[in-house]
Amino acid sequence: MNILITGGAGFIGSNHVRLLLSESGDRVVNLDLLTYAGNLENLAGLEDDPRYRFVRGDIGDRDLVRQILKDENIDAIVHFAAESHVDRSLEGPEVFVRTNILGTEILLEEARRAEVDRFVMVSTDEVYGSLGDHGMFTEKTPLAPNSPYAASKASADLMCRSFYKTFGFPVIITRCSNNYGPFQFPEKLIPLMIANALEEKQLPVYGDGMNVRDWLFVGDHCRAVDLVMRKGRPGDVYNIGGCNEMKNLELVQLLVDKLGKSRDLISFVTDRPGHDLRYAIDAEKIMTELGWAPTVDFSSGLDQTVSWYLENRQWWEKIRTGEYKSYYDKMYGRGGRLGSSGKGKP
Ligand code: NAD
Ligand code: TDX
Repeated sequence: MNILITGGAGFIGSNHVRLLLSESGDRVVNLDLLTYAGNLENLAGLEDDPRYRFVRGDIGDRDLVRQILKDENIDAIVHFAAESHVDRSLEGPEVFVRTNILGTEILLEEARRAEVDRFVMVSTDEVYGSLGDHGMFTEKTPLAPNSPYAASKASADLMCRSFYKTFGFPVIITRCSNNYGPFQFPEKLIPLMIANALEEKQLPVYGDGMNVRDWLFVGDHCRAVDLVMRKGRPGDVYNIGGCNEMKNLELVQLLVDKLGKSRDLISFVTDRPGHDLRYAIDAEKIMTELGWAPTVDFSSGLDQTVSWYLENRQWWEKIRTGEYKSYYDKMYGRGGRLGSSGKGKP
């Protein structure tokens, strides 16, 4: 099979490209714009693989997308490319609309025109909004996105739905909870806390740290997406989750303890506006219908992740001293939106 991966130089996409090349006989074309989040170092070692081709470009570039679909005779698209960070969507939503909504719509149109057999839209649990203390998101939960990021992903999901309902185009949507693991950009909670702790920097916990996320090891997400691509039912939505809820503060404390650092590094900062309280995924459907189950428990997944960031220090140090540093200083520095709230230590 010839598979087009979009966003394959990012965190989950690069893990997915590696999975496909190591465990399937498929050919993989990776279309990625290499934004701040895209990094070819995530794909180091694959350059000479004859089953792999990298194309630098924008999913919103219609001519390029059309050319790739034709030249490579693409059978399936797995669509990861997106602006993915909630905090950035609060600072500048426009690029989220451009990439996540318009980019997806262009991909859909060109894929339909080229009669691609399968289109997997990699979406997120954030489209469902926020839960209170009880309950879980199922595939039937109404969409109620709260951040511009979540709204842009929900819009893309609806565009996918419309292509199935109106044209019978074989789109399948996956909605996953928070991922963690190797190659995650250090703006996201887990790698940010690991890197800051290793550098003895403040660990900025938003609000009171009581927000809950449901964590899944990235490799388990990739296996689920691959299964959906091969065996999922067109037009359907599949939730993917780790059954692994944790409060942010508890998670940060756990990381600090694993790294042998002081909990005094933890500092409460101004909360994220519109901060969703709790996400929890009911993954019953993909488990019973497609036989998927997570294989990595949270404790060993976190150990693997911490080890990876310890062993690959140059990977994140290079990012943190580059262009990303100005974002960090702007957001978390004195006067920044996430500058210390002065609420003190836990
Ligand atoms: P990421 O930010 O690490 O990677 C995104 C990739 O997309 C980057 O390589 C970037 O260069 C590329 N990209 C951005 N704009 C592009 C464009 N216009 N054209 C081509 N490429 C472009 O993101 P991630 O965390 O790996 O997330 C991947 C996907 O999974 C996203 O769609 C995200 O919404 C979804 N998702 C992520 C999580 C999570 O916890 N990280 C959970 C559920 C769903
Ligand atoms: O410095 C921080 N301090 C903090 O307390 C950061 C970066 C985050 N947080 C909190 C906010 C969230 O409650 O930690 C939690 C996780 O935050 P993020 O890593 O930014 O992830 P989240 O907002 O939950 O979104 C992630 O999961 C769903 C991904 O970034 C999305 O792409 C995905 O769709």
